[in-house]
Amino acid sequence: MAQAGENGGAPAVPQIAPLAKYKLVFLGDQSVGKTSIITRFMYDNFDKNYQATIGIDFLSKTMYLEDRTVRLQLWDTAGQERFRSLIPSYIRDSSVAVIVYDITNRASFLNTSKWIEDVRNERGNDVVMMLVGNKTDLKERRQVSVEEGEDRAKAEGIMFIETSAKGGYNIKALFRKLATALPGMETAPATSNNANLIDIKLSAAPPTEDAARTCAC
Ligand SMILES: Nc1nc2c(ncn2[C@@H]2O[C@H](COP(=O)(O)OP(=O)(O)OP(=O)(O)O)[C@@H](O)[C@H]2O)c(=O)[nH]1
Ligand SMILES: [Mg+2]
Repeated sequence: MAQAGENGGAPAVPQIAPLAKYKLVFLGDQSVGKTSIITRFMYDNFDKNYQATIGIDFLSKTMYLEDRTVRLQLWDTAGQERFRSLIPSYIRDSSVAVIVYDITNRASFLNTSKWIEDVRNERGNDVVMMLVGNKTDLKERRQVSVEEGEDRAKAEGIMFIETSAKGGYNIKALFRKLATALPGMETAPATSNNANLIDIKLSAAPPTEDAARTCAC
């Protein structure tokens, strides 16, 4: 079971050792927008057509924060039931778990309990966890309020954010929050020759989301 923080449910400080790179696993039901969030972050693109993830996809990215550099490996899992057995080993290897639901799909929100439990079973408190309510652009179809999302996250002692991969809302903020929660390296690593690696420059608190979208790749 998740543990709330000592100060009235504030997130517990996870015990994460500083690493050269961090693995992030994206979890959540089918079609909640895991791939779309990653695609918006990596390429600033959005595809309205659904292409289910088959198995697991991998991407990597270096984030330059004001005071440090954080290398992220993003593992995009498939929400479809038939791929479930693949997922525990990716959770086991990850310092960060991003659990996504669709704010227009109440069942996907209720199922986040199961995903959170899976992460706690594999990682205990040795993990940074973030609950993400996606598709905020679909206001008229909302089935889960912001407060419900916040309350769930608080009860579980994890971070929370709402996003829209379609509109680009809070996508950079989501990754900035995660990266900030991780111990970083003091100096930037040399540019990698990995074709998958894209470098971006993020200021700590850009005035707008558009300002945060500056790409130094
Ligand atoms: N309106 C809206 N649609 C979105 C948003 N994010 C994703 N979608 C759409 O929702 C559908 C599913 O998105 P995906 O990113 O493929 O979902 P997924 O969680 O990766 O799904 P699986 O790979 O099957 O687990 C696609 O048609 C997307 O275009 C969003 O923020 N707003
Ligand atoms: Mg996907």
